Amino acid sequence: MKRILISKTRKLIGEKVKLAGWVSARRDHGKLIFIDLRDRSGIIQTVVIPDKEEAYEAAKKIRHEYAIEMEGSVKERPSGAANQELTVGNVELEVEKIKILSKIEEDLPVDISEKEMKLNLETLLNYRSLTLRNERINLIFKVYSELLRLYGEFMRKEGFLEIKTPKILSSATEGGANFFKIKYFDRDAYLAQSPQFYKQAGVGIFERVFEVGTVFRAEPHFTTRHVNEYVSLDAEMGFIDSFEDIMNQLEKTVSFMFGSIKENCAKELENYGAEISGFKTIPRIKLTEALSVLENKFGKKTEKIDIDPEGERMICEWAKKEYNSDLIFLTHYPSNIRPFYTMPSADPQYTESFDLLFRGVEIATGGQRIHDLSQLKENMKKHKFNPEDFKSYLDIFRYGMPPHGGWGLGSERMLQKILGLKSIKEAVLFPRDVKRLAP
Ligand code: AMO
Repeated sequence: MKRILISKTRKLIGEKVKLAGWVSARRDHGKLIFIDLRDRSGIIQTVVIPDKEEAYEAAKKIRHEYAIEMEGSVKERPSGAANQELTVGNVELEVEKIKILSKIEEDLPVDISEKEMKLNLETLLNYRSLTLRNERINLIFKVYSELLRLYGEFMRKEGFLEIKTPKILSSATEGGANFFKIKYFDRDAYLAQSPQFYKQAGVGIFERVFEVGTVFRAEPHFTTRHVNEYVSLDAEMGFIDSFEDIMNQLEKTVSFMFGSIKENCAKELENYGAEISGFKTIPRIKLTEALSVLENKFGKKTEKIDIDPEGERMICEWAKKEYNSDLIFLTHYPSNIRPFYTMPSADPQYTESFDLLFRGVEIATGGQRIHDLSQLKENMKKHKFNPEDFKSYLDIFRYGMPPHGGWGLGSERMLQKILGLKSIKEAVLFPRDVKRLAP
């Protein structure tokens, strides 16, 4: 007999089937043994009765998380028993045969059968290969898979070509000190902090490109929104009139993703008590205006023209009240806190750049880039970089580079904030932070 998925049993009442999966729970009720079997499609309750001697003897030995195979007939379940949220519900399996495929090596260090595991983050991450099996945690990554798919789908529809760029680089891309230096044979190299240089090269070739790729940040901060390796949803587009074009494109993209997640992941969102509202436009205000709001409405003064995490939380709170929006664009960041490739505004103290904030956290950064070679070299010098060290990057601008710009969108931050997870680390399968390099 060929194995079928648990979700298919619903329509097979009275039929004999073979199922395979993991043991979510085993309950002994008098002479009966109930085993909840879980596969990728759902969970089904199974019953083993003493009459089926061989199966019964096997069932007695079975423990949580064994991988097993079962054969039996599908029965309708008494009504009222069908309401367990994540189970197939209206059917159960009367077991005739059991085959143990793989046992557990030792007692389970954590109980993953509870619906809502009350583990601290450390434990949750230490036993990751096990805790990820928990039904509710599983859902996070189903939403993530959909989020990644939707990004690709929409970008392609909008004429962006998907590219993959190198992650081992000869120079750091984003300035600052948060890069990892590695040994590359007899030279030094850097792990990519972003696909910045190569996606710009992509514009010179294909006009519009996007990338879903892993990037690395030697961020020493141990926070709820930083990891040291994350997946960036990047885009870069040519022949723009201004950086407004980029915000418009990002706005359309996020609007499409939110709308589709709302529809396609209703069950998952409900489980997390998460709601996302559809929108057409996202309010846009200058960073300096945001700082005035902070001062006037929240009594928060800042010395430099910059916004800290607390300010980002406050401005999102304000955007919710003022515009009923979970998202807000802050624009025109000062040039001294933006990378050298950022296009200066008419007033060169500022730049044609933005951050997109969502529910209190920055989820994307973007802007227009300098596309004129000599202007770029000058700006590098202003930022204390030597153009000689960026020769191959500068080559991009030698042969007809159009006005362009793009964004980097942190996929895990987006997922974290959609589901309302406390830490970004819950939104990463196997997160890397200052203290964690395994599992
Ligand atoms: P930036 O450095 O702001 O911009 O990064 C873009 C987005 O990436 C996410 N992000 C992170 N997520 C998790 N952990 C981190 N340590 C981390 N650091 C950043 C955030 C952030 O908004 N090249 C530019 C983008 C561009 O202009 O196209 C860049 O990398 O969501």
